[in-house]
Amino acid sequence: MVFSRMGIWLGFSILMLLCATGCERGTSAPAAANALSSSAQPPQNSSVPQMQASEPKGPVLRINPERAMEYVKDLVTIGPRWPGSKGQEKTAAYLRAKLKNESLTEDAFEGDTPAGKLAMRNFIAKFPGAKDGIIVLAAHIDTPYPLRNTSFAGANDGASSTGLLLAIADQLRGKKLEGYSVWLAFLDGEEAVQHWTATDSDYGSRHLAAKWHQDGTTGKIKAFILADMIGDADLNVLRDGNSTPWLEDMIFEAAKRLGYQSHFFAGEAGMDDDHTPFARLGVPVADVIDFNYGYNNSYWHTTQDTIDKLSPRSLQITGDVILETLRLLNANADKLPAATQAPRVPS
Ligand code: 1BN
Ligand code: ZN
Repeated sequence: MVFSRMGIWLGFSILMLLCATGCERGTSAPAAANALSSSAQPPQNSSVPQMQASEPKGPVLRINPERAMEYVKDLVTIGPRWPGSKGQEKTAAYLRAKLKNESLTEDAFEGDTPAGKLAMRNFIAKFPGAKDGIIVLAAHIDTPYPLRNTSFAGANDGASSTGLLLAIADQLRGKKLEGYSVWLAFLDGEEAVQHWTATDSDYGSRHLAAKWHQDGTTGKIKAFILADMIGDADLNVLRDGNSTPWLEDMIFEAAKRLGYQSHFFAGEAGMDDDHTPFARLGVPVADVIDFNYGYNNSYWHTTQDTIDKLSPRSLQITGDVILETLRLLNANADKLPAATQAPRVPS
């Protein structure tokens, strides 16, 4: 079974059934997803007091879904992007070209992997805001090393969220951000080089979390929002048990505001992904992931992960919900729980 093999602690739950009808209007959404509305029940596993959300602040930003899809196609055209591949180099050149007008930081390092030391490189595009504090939006740019001798090009797993971040950059570019700074983190080496373990996975995010812990950056991060596998035409974003409950609630509130709640949180799982190294450092995190790709997740990590399974609409829904979450984070700046030093995810 994919789920048990991959250590997902709950799998998809019966909650899927609860949302079969009426969710678009918010009539039968899971109780845990209503924490920010005044009449809502407290979320069952929330570790923070409930917040009364203020109205979102700042200009309404929406992505261009067709352009996002073009970025995804460009990345798929590059081909496999595993550490050490030509595709990894081409992806680096592509990001440099697309983000040439941003203050782009490159974070080159060597991943210590079961296949030896592999060169990897994170990219961080920074959009400065007026307020003290940073919101990080992240995606992984690599494809799995074990699939290097196949045509696997990760249309959904890798390219979709990378393309989405580039489309978000288009909306942030040239704007005076009145709220928090927004940093877009393009992370290398998310995939296992052999088998997924704590030391064979999340190379880029583990490296960046350690670096930002050392230089004090993690203390300034108000929220770390990871997008992964969000291009699936049949979009079902999970509620993730390893994410921060109040941030998950805020994302659901953003989805409801846009009428997209039927695509969010009908199922629940505990994901190990690029957000976990930051969660361990007490940073509020959320993994926006649709880990139900094809029947029984059968397209995941197979050569069936191709562009025809994706839709611009799914990129639009995820992108706009993330942008609306930014507005909610900025509007509720004075109420956000402080980052904690207590590890949220066992290491
Ligand atoms: C997501 C996409 N992941 C890998 N490719 C992270 C993951 C790890 C998902 C283990 C499931 C299990
Ligand atoms: Zn993957």
